[in-house]
Amino acid sequence: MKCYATSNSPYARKVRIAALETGVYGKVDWQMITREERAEIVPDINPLGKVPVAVLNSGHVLCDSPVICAYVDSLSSDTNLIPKSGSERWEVLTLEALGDGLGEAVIAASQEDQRPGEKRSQGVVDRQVGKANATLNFLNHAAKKFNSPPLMGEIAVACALGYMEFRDVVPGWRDKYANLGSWYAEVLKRQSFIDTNPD
Ligand SMILES: N[C@@H](CCC(=O)N[C@@H](CS)C(=O)NCC(=O)O)C(=O)O
Repeated sequence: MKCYATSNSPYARKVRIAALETGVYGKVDWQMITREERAEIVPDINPLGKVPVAVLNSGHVLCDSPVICAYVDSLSSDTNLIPKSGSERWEVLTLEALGDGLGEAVIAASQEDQRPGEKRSQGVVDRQVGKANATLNFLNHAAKKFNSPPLMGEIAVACALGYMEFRDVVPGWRDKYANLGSWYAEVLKRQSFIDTNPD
């Protein structure tokens, strides 16, 4: 399997961490590309032009990080990040979706914020930062029951937080959402997070 990723994408980071945590990192041919290479290469593989995208040895293409992470998880027979059945499965996948959604809100806020003066909309920034804060508030309560070691849901949340902090979208969030902040400080000590820290 080949997997295309950029070093700063929180979604590609999810896949890399899932592969490290399940011990299958070495089974993947990682194609770490620049944003310029992404624009050139990726639209021919994924019509959405987005990373991560994976090409299986059979030639089949997997798009979207939840799909690729589920595939990566299926490659491991011992350590799994997504429970196979029961309410735990849906809880993990819902937390993953919330983490991914937090990532979408912070990417949208940060992209809008970087638009030149006359094109930038404060309303759009506020709306997206509002979604981020509502999700942080929810996660701050949920963090008391987070799985340790992290499963796919916690990994998605931590990757979104990493990008949010990297772009400084919600300054001071670690103090405002202290449970989540202290959980995040611990999860960052894992080797899989250290190895995939954004540049
Ligand atoms: N829902 C997708 C989102 C992927 C995504 O937004 N990737 C960004 C990088 S973080 C991208 O490749 N953007 C390029 C573009 O939109 O043209 C996933 O979970 O994989």
